[in-house]
Amino acid sequence: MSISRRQFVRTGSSAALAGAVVPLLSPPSPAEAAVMPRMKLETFSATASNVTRLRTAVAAMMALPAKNHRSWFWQSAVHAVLSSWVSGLPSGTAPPVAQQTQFWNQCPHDPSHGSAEFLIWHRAYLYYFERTLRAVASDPTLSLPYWNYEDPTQTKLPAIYRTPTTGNPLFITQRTPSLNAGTGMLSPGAVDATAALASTIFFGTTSGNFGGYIAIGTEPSNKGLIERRPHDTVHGAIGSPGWMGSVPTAAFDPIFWPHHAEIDHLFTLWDCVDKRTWGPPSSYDAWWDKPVGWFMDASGTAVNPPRRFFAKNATLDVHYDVETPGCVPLTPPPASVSKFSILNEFAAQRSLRLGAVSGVSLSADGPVSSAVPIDAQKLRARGVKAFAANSPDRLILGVGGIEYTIPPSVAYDVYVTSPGPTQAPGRYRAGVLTFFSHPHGMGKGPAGEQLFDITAVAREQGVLADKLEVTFVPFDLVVDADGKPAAKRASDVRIATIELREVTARL
Ligand SMILES: [Cu+2]
Repeated sequence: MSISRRQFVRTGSSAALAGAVVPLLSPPSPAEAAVMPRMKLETFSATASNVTRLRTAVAAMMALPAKNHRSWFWQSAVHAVLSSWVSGLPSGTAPPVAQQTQFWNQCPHDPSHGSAEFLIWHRAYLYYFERTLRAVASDPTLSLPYWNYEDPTQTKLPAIYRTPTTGNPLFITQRTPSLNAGTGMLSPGAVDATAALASTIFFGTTSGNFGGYIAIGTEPSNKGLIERRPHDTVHGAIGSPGWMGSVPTAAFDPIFWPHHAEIDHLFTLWDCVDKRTWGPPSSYDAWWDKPVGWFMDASGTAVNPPRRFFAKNATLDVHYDVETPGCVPLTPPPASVSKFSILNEFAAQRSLRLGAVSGVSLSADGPVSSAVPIDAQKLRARGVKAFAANSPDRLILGVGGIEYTIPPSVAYDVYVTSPGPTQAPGRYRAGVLTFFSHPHGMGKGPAGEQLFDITAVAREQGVLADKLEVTFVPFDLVVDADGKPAAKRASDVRIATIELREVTARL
């Protein structure tokens, strides 16, 4: 290991707040064997001993009681856990409540707080989990495989996770049946990362960014492109129904780990894309210096390093089998004395409600459209220049109060159509509506709102007409070899409110 425990503990919150640059690396000792790179699942599985090592390590974690921080239960609960599962633990096997509060239910999928944390937090989570896996199995060079479902030949649930169905710790029954049977596969729509990888901006205050939002004032933060798809869509595909489809059960399914290793792998690929940047705004120093959240390292020490520690895999001695030649990952902006000021400035934003429609029911079988009326007076008062290029004004579509009782077998492409006063109606693709964080808000409030930045509509049309038509077009998450739905089509998604807002972020 290239990071000594003592150095690591020192990177806790006090160092983060002081903005100190803590040396995190010491050269690896020649006596230590190199850890294997994270390999494509197909490559990893081709060597039988790799599969045996992974199964042995997972089984060893599963054999430990929940109160042991190295146990499968404890580690999965760091992401999230159902309270009924905790109260159902055999007596004497749960960790102290204070420890549960400090370490469990930490994943930042809940849109009520900054979801730019998504990639960095999950990278940290993988890091500590992988080191725990090694420690439990006394297998210090073992690494997690990644499921490269971006490859059209790799969209079936990997065989080592579904067979044999007895005595295999990587298999669980709580998955979409056709995936476990090997007859279904992730749909092209579920695994599509092209939109995410085409975005050259990591952070956003609106949308269309790779990594996610940082909350602006009273506006909820929201998901980046990579989180919506393929992250959410793959969760939904494996869990319709099943543990992967819902935040509080997802990390208990062993397939969670190669899925998240792939998300982290895609993050490394994005970090080789030409002209990618963190901003705008140009500096998120404050964000990088805040603690990533509490984890227990493999040795049982509580750690809480700053987010910037996880900005580059090389710092963590994490490597993938194929790395882009000549790629130099981005470095977070340096720690600054003016930290936190940028976040405070977001509070100066303004939000104007232009119109809303309530009570929309979606279908798994075909498109559903809904017209959002627009308050023409409010809009006129703002003038036609409101959404001009370089204006800080954004037109935001908020889809809120999402509920369902059955895990949807589909996600939705969201389109908006605005009949401009002088032009033919323009149809604009707003993004993908996914459901992984809903409806369980993990006790952190109501099911959050998903935001879509549709400023381009206003720009293209000059001004908006008196209504905006929003259309939700379903696509299947799991298909068979012929491209037909391989899960029973199901969606009883209800949307409480679709709201149109003009938001001005003063950066
Ligand atoms: Cu996830």
